[in-house]
Amino acid sequence: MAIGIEASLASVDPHVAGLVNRAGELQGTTLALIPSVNHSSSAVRQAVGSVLDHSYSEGYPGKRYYQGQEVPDAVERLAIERAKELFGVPHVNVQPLSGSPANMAVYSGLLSGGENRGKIMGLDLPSGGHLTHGAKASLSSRFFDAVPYGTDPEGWIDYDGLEERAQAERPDIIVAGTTAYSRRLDWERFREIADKSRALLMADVSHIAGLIAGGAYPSPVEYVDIMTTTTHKTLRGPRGAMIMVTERGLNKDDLMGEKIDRAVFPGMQGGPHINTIAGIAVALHEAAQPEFKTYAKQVVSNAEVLAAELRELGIQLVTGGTDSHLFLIDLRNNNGITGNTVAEGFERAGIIVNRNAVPHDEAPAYYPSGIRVGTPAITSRGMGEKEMLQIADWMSDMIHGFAGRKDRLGIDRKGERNGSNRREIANVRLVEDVRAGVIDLCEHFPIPDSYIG
Ligand code: DSN
Repeated sequence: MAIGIEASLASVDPHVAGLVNRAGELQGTTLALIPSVNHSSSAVRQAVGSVLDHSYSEGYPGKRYYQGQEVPDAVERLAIERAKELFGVPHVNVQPLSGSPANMAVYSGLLSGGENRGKIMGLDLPSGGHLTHGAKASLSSRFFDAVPYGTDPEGWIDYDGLEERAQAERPDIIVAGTTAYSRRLDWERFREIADKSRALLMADVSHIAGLIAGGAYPSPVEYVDIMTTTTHKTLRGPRGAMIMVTERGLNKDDLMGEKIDRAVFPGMQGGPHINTIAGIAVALHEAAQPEFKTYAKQVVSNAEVLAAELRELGIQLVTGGTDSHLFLIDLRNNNGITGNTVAEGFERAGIIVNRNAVPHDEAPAYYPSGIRVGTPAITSRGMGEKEMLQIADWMSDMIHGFAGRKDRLGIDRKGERNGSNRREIANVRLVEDVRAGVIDLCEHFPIPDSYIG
């Protein structure tokens, strides 16, 4: 008999069922403003939670080391074809388990490693780069030589500095990619710099893949050799990743795709998660619909409105604003209040953000001077300009309120450790008022089950 009868999670494991229900309740009654978070459709989640989880499929479609591959081959081929079509690339690998292994697979596939390690050049972490773009704490700088580029004091990428450094350092791969940078990347300029220093150019579009697919952010495909992305951010799929090789990349090295595939399997990973790949295929189908274009444009317009209103209300933003899905609030002129305190205060009010370093931040990474704010998830709920203005009011009131009580808020590490930050924030009346407003707003904008039709 086919598997089809579902034993309820609640009866098998009430503990885990309770945690899942609590997560649903919290997500439903709070605003997810972490830019890398989104609400996938139930169709995506059904694919991920399906019997495809029982597959073992080491290898690639048509050449597996296991039998029983009729469905896994079809699922993986479908995801690959949909990604090729959506992004306009000739080669796609959908197996990386997430963004970090995807980036590491590109480096290990194309650079020699070992003694002659090869060199990567990426945006440094405090300027908005990712760990795997060569940060000190990441294996990307331990297995390979890594040199960073950065931003000017206002937070804009310093392309002249990048060019100069690239000429001097001669990296093998320049990574054009960000996790906390609000402005459009100048793909053409990156290409010129890569050509002058004879480097390959890799775009890590994890944050903006959905915006690119929806036409709300310029695509780097014509300029870069390789493009990596996660699938769960603006693309609104399950947690996973893809590596794409462009025509340009294949023209330079027709084995580039094969080298990267070998680095993913058997280099970095064993069996791919076919259930996740099915979820990616669903997300790619959703992203190819006309509704997704409207969504992507609204994400950017919501971020622009939220940022502009905050600025109007006296909140300082890195680069002064945004033209993507996210921006950074710079708290350095708010009476010494720090990102951790503001993030915790917001959480009590039901506004979920993450603490974040701002460019040239002298504060420690865990007590940084900024917070990062993004609109992909609240836009998925259907919120628009009116709601952005309301959220900006709440955020600004709380930041000014916390800063005004700075002396009693224990904003230092001691306050963080002994809990005095949290206790003081809990006593701010305004936080309770905002919490009530957030619950009301969430009731009017429930998390959708589906985005098509
Ligand atoms: N998950 C990424 C983000 O939050 O931007 C970092 O790895």
